[in-house]
Amino acid sequence: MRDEKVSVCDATLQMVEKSHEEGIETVWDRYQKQLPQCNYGMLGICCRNCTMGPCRIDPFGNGPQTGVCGATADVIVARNLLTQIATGTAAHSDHGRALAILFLNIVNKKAPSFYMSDSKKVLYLAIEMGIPVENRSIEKIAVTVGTKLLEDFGRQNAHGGLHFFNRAPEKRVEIWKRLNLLPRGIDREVVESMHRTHIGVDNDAASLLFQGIRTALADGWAGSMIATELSDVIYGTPTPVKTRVNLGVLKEDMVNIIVHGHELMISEMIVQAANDRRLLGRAEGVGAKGINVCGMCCSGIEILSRHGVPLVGNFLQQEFAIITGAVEAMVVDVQCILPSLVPLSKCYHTQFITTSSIAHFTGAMHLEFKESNAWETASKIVEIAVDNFKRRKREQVCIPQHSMETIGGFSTESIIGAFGGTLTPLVNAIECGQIRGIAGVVGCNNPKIRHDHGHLTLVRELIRNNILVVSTGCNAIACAKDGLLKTDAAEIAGDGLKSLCREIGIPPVLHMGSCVDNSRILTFIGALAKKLNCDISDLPVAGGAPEWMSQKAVSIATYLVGSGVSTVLGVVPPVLGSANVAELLLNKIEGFVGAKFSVEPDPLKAACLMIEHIEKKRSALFSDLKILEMETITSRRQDEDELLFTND
Ligand code: SF4
Ligand code: MSK
Repeated sequence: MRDEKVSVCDATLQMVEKSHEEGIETVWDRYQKQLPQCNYGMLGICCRNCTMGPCRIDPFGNGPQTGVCGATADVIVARNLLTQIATGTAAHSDHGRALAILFLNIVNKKAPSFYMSDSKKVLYLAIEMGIPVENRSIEKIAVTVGTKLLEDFGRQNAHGGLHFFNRAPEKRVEIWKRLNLLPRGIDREVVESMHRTHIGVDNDAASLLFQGIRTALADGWAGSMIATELSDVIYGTPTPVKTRVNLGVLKEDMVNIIVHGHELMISEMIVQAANDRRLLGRAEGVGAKGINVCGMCCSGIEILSRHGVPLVGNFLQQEFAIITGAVEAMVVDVQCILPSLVPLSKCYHTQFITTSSIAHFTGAMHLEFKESNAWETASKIVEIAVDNFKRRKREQVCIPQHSMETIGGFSTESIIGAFGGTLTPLVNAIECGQIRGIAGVVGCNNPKIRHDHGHLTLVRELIRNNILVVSTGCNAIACAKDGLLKTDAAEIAGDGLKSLCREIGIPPVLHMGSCVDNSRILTFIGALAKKLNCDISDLPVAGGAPEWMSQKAVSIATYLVGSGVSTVLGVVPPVLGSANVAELLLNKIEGFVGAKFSVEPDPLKAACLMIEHIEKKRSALFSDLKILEMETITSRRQDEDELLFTND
């Protein structure tokens, strides 16, 4: 049975059907089994911080209104939210730390399989960070850059500040200073957040939430930004590159290896190993026509952006890649990897291999990846995959014939480059009304939302209304599968955006990278605000996360709002159990940071909110402005829409 309700992606629907035929349970089946989900959890009013609990608050006022310790709904909700933000910040920032350590090992010649791909960027970073460059070798400059960025993790006070906060305009930094929101050190904010959520420490919802903003800012403007910048230095700064996306990139006659997770170290090395003559010969020996390395989620995006490696799909497609029966090895690192992949891979011939010292999966093969054994481990993994080709059960193989050409690799540098090396044409386009502004649409998939429907409906509506979209993570993958990342997609954009895209030769949706690369969006809007001599909250920009699910997404949305970008969430966060917390996040916070959260599960209405916000900001920013009418969107529903390019 084809369950059209779960996804708008044909390749996924075909695999859902196959999973039903083969009696395989997937994320949607498990979601159904969880229904109805716990209301206390959904409202955020349960607490198990100590063993006097677990406690829960009665949302109707008939039962307990405090936990055993006396914590109110306000405190419990705010504390739970802060824990999510701290976890998300920790995940992104630990990724950044790993890159800072690798970078120092490279420049100190302790990581022989790695090298610096973009030494120009090291120089730019050094100048930006105030590091002397005259008469110094690039190696010496690189050691200082790496050391100073690594210090940002352990910094203890705001004095001196985290290095990349100077990318924000002065007006924004003033707001952060006034509200005591400037993070001290990345680790310090995460640790302090965990301390504050311990029983009997911070028992004021506003205080907890402001610490949440400070922690999230340490993620966006520091941990994630360090990850992005050093990834560029080590592996190369992305430039526009063409490839293909969706399950159809798997090849029936080749050894298929999927790299999944978020870090590049292993995926980069596997891409190299798959081109090794010896291993290609071995593949030929088992009857394969070659070795096909493909990506999944953000590890996939990283190698797509730098090498044009094809990408299999986004978060909710990971199980379906294995269900094709054509994957010899699924190699994972960290974050967003479903534990279900281990038993699932045993139903097929897929070898599931974990590689990170911090991410073990019971029942998986573990080949730990270290800088010192990078090449050997990658070669070993490719060898295992090649040998596994013989075990493929031909009768189980079914690869959906759906894949789409796409363009990725829009770093901040390449976007500014596309505009001729200056933001002036973009500013002019906004001022004269050729486009209204810019939307950052990001985030995951969530089985609570029809797969990719939220992403595509929202993004299509924005571009129809002449809003340039910048995208990352699973949203970018959804857009790629739909053809929205091709230059021809400008055809469905509003006339102004269409003409701008044609002039510059860009798609209406720009793929800026992985989850940590949301920091590229911050860098971009920081530069735009400086150009216009205004605060970020004055810009005609908005954020959207229509299908978000992870703690990292909570942190991302919080640092966007904390940076002055109002953001619309498509999935209700677990905060509605406290009217005060909800009121603060949805309204009052704007009075402090100039931006707020909105929650709107209907992606068309979410688009409406973002468009209105952007137009309001645009008209306030420029005088003598031609006010643009909004395309009527309420009369049109996504179900009436044809998918732009179902396959090509
Ligand atoms: Fe209950 Fe308070 Fe302990 Fe939470 S911290 S479990 S509300 S007693
Ligand atoms: S992978 S955090 S599901 S975007 Fe970065 Fe996708 Fe969300 Fe993971």
